[in-house]
Amino acid sequence: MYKKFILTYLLLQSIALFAQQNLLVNVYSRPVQSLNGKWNYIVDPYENGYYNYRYEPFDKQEKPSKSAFFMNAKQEDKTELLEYNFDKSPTLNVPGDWNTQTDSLFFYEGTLWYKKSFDYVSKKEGNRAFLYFGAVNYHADVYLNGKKLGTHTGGFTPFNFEVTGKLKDKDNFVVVKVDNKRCKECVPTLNTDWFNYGGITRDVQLVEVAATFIREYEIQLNPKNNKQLTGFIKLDGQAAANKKITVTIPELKIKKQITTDGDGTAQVTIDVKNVKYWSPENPHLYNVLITAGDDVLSDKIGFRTITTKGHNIVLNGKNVFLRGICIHEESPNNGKRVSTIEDARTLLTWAKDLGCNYVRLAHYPHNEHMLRLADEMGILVWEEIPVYWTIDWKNADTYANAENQLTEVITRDRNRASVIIWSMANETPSLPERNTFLGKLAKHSRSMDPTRLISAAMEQSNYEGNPLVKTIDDPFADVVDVLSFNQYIGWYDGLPEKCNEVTWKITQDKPVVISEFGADAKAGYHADKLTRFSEEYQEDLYVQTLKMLSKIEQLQGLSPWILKDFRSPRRQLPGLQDGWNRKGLYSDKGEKKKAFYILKAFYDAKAKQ
Ligand code: GCB
Repeated sequence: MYKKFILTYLLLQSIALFAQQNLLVNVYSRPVQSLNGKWNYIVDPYENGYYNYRYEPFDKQEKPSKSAFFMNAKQEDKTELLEYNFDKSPTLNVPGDWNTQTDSLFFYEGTLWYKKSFDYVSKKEGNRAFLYFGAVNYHADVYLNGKKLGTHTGGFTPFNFEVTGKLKDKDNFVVVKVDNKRCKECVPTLNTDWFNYGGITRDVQLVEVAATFIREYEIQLNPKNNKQLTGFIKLDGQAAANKKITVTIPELKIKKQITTDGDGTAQVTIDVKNVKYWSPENPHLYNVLITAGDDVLSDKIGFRTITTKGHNIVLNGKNVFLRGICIHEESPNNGKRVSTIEDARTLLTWAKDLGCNYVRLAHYPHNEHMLRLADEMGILVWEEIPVYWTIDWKNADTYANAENQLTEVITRDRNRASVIIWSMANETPSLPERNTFLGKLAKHSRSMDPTRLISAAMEQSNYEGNPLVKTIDDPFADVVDVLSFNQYIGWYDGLPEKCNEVTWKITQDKPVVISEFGADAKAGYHADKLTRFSEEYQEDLYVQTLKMLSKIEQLQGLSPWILKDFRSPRRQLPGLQDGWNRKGLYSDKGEKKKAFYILKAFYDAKAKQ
């Protein structure tokens, strides 16, 4: 009993450690002051700006010393000893990773401090203000005008702090200590096959809202009744309780008034007629306007249902085959972390050129533009959190961190019609502690969002020990709605011709969506089809793999690995890899490889069926 109490206490403590202040949603349609642009920075591998020489953190001191970098102190007279100066330090562009902006920081993993000075004039007396970060990789300590606002852990999801009453008209400064050191108990952990880009990688904005404002909402088609919209709207502020809210959807001639409860939340139930359902063929988005007193927020929302039936994936009542590709969040024509809408558009346009109606955003939440564009362009999406390979399964903090990242991505994207699958993990070992971990994540995901499907990229294994008969015997297969697994027959496992010998015995009556297959090829390197890293090898692997996978009866989609070559410190073969994973169908410079055309032909034929 006592032990149980202690365990519960520890779990609650770690959830408190990672839970952020409630997240703002849909910030791109709010009036904002952008803090993007040049920020001064100081590289601080010894964390000298954070700890004194006794290794005590400055931000725990009652009156922090001027040596603390977050004080952004200036020498007041010539006798004063001060060993840093932000204004004389170099600058980095925000948003952006630090690795690709300065040669000396290319492989840097550690602490780097950012500082931005700005003036702020509130648009309206009585309004509230929030400092919003699209993402910082990995751990952020945030200070405003020398005072700590808070911390955030996790490199790919947004967070914000309320700064009402803390801003001056002139000369504010934000300091952010960013630490991207990898660690065993982090999410992701020490070992990944992608580049650990550090920095303030997405937009930073000051968001101004009314004293009582729309904090969060979900307006989606009822999964069980496609003539009804359901969800909730949550207000924040002193006047949030018992407040009238109006939901307007002009195109559907809807203007509905609802009232919040004592906690400031109103349930949404709206009957609708003649809805144009969102689909890849007709990605129709409705203008939805929410008005709550002084706060007005607009969004463009698509309405659709997504379910499974036996081994089919059913979109708006019709079976759909997912013609997909995996994508890393890296810019199209050079290797750096992307976060602009233009880069997102290029990546999704490349996927469309390939004949895709679906993308797997690997292996972590991508920037919000990707999802908004996917909505607009009619591309179905798998979103994932970076629970990858060998997570510290038994660590309560690690679980709380993963759950928090899942909460943040669902909160941000729960109104995106394009998102149909939440993925819990990638290629994790089927251990009891992992099963508990993922089981809890899946439960959490379903409780937050029962309208979407759940999956994880699992692994295949030999059926009854036979290496030529493959099966999925992972216990997490019982939990997911969509059975997905990565398989690399012909690359890590034999040569492409092995695909002719392998058969599949998948016993679950669930849709199978192959989450990865692929082979490295250096664009422009031509040889015979048995030569590793040649375009011909990759091309042949695609031919053989597609033939093999087509024999899986439950096959309802695939997302080969990967749209574009991406940086990975694991891939060092000189002349061929040079720091890049070369499994892209496009090279790092945007050249199409031969395998591109094989997949495109396969998808074009599927689209005609
Ligand atoms: C995988 C991983 C992916 C790697 C890929 C590879 O199974 O999920 O992150 O990059 O294989 O290229 O080996």
